Amino acid sequence: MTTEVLGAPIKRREDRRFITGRGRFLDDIKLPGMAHLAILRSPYAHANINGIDTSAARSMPGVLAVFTGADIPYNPLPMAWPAGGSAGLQNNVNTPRVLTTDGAKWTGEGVAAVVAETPEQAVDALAVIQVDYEPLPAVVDAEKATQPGAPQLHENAPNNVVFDWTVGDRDGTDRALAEAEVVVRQRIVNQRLIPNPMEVRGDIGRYDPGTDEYTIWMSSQTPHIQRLLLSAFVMGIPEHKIRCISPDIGGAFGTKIYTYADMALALFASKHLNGRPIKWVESRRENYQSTIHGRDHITYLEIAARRDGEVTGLKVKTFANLGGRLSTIGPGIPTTLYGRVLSGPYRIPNVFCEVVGVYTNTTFVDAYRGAGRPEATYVVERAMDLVADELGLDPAAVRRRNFLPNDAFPYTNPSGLYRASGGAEVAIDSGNYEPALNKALTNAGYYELDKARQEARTRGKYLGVGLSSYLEICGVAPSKWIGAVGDGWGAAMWESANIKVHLTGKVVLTIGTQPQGQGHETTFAQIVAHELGIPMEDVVVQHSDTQGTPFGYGTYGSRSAAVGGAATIKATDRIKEKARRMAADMLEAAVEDIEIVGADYRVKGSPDKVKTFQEIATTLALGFYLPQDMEPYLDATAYYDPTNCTWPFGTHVAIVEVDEETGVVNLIRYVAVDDVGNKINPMIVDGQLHGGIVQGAGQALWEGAVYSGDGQLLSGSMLDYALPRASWLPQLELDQTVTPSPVNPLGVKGVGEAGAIASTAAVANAVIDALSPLGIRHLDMPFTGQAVWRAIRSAKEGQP
Ligand code: MCN
Repeated sequence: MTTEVLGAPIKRREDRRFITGRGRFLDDIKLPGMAHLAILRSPYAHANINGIDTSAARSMPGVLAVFTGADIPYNPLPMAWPAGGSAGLQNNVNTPRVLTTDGAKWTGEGVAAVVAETPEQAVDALAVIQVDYEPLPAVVDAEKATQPGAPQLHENAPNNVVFDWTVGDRDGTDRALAEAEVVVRQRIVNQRLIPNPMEVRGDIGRYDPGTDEYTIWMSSQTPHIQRLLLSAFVMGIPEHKIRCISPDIGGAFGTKIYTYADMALALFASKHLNGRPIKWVESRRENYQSTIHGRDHITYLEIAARRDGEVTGLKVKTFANLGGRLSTIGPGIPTTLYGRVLSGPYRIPNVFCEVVGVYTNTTFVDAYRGAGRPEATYVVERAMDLVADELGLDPAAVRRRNFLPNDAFPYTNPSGLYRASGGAEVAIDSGNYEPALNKALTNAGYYELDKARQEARTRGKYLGVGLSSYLEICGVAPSKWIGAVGDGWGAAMWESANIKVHLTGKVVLTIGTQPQGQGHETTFAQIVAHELGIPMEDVVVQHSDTQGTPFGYGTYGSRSAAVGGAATIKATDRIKEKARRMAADMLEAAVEDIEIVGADYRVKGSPDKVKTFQEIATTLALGFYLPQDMEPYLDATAYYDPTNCTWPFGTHVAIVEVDEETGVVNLIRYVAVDDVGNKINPMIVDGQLHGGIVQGAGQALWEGAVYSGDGQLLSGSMLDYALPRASWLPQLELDQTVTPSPVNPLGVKGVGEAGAIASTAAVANAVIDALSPLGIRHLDMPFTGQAVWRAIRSAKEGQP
């Protein structure tokens, strides 16, 4: 009997423990003899350090050890994605050390550390460490940092330039601009964001003097990668000497992909203290200062178009702020995941993109939900609206005119995402953009909004509608391609799955991906139950421990379903194949004559000659009656390397009202049509879209990291950083089209980032549309009441 679990909206099985307070997060772990680590962070954004006196701290109550950078013999943290094609980047790599040895490059950089019996004692001792800082001028703005006379952060990076990277056809795009019927130019800022998972980061390091082995519990999306990077790159010890365990993770949104200094510090401290387990958990303020930030682009945009709205060229120069030092994959985000996808779902014949990666005295920037693709979508979706505005055309019609037609696939875009050095090529394999747009417009009542606009004016409001037709690259990625575009040390991106079938027919699936709230324990069990025809309750999903799971690259880039799910299908295929061979022997039939119907293995044409999956598993586990060439036990491991990424798309429509008196923006409706291919669990898909849409709307309306000119993080706590509240948002109206991905056996495309990629541009376009009667054609985010009020006032009074 086939169980109907695949595609069913099954409640997340992990929620039982999460919503009853029984999740086991990093800080819930308490080990015997555990001591606590605290890190002294620079109060200056840019400073030389002329000396550190730790003597007073050493004699504080409970203090076990005090370290500075000079005490720690480890290498600097690794940088794993040096942005293909960026000349000279190898010379400009400056990553953090475990504790700095060359001064502070941002407010919050680690300067010294204390280990004490209690967390409070460790923090108290930090207060008496004397650091002789020599403050230096700071720069926080990426564009200003490249200008002559700006403070310089690193000797090996003149003008603070990490790389000056280009992609596309500069001459062709310049020609398109020169010959265009209209050209629109705009400077747009994609402001810096601070990711806010509910659980902050933390580690527990434990060294075993008996075996000379290390274990680290870490709030990490990538335990297998961390084992490699910590051992081989940072600590210089064999990889098999470290075990990495990720317990339950309370959200990550990209922030827990990377190698952080605290991980190495916890391990170093444990060895120093002869094996005492060392715990470090960051405060929210530390999280804001020293866990990665996202976005932070300044972009100059030039669009060439014909009068009928056809876009003929897109030229972009972006200053990408990468912070004071580079995070693990920082340079890969504004290049591969931004510049190479700029043309979105459109056929734009000429595209040229230059990205200047820049050091500034700010926290490092790396992948935050969407990572490069929200920034790219923002650029191209603002471009579509700017063209429509310039030409007096309907923004929906401009999008329709420029969409890739259905016969364009496979499509290789001109910004060269899909052609990398080394011959690897990835193309947009499928899409059907216009039906998604049309459905979204219908659901939003797009063409009937004029009455609502007029009615809003009678109440002192401006009503605006904004579109965002996005195309996302995700499900990363073919290893050959990622290795080629990364120009790195051969990053691969395949995934793994192992299935063990116990004697009783119960199944354990272990996966190399690592959930942080996406419901993998549910969706992966759905896949296995469907494929093996067994009840979902018979399947348990395990992950997160490098000792017990097959190597996997982890969870990011909305890849777990498309890549890990496909590995799981491969593993179930192998299980079924062996079970079929066993059934043939048990039923004295030829293997070709065994058909699998749900969990029944039966002889074709003789439905009474049948063995169940459980009977077969038992026989294989006991091993009493196996054919000559059959190994006992039913298990299989599979590795899956996709041949392409997946390409979700859709159109989102935001409707806002702006109060003329106060500038306050109210998001009154949000309509989304997404195409994520087949769905394993539609309820989880909706949940992923809800979260993503709200994060993206948060950027448009409220969020923004603010630094003072001297590099102090003014939005340094949740009191100062405006996260969206549920009551600020309308009910989200979701709908779909379904274009299965041809790449993987499930036909799924990623959904984990889609909402965040689409929604910022939709909401921004809506606010700017609302303000268009005042002659406003662009405004930078976030559209706080104050910012919008100022824009309204200056538009009305002609004042800046
Ligand atoms: N799924 C499905 N049908 C599809 C696609 C996916 O049912 N067609 C299911 C999957 O099985 C999985 C979930 O939806 O349970 C998300 O799948 P996928 O799109 O493959 O994304 P990942 O599991 O790889 O998750 C990564 C993605 C990213 S990159 C960020 S950032 C993000 C996100 O997921 N961070 C999150 N969603 C998050 N959700 C929570 N709660 N917390 C985070 O930190």
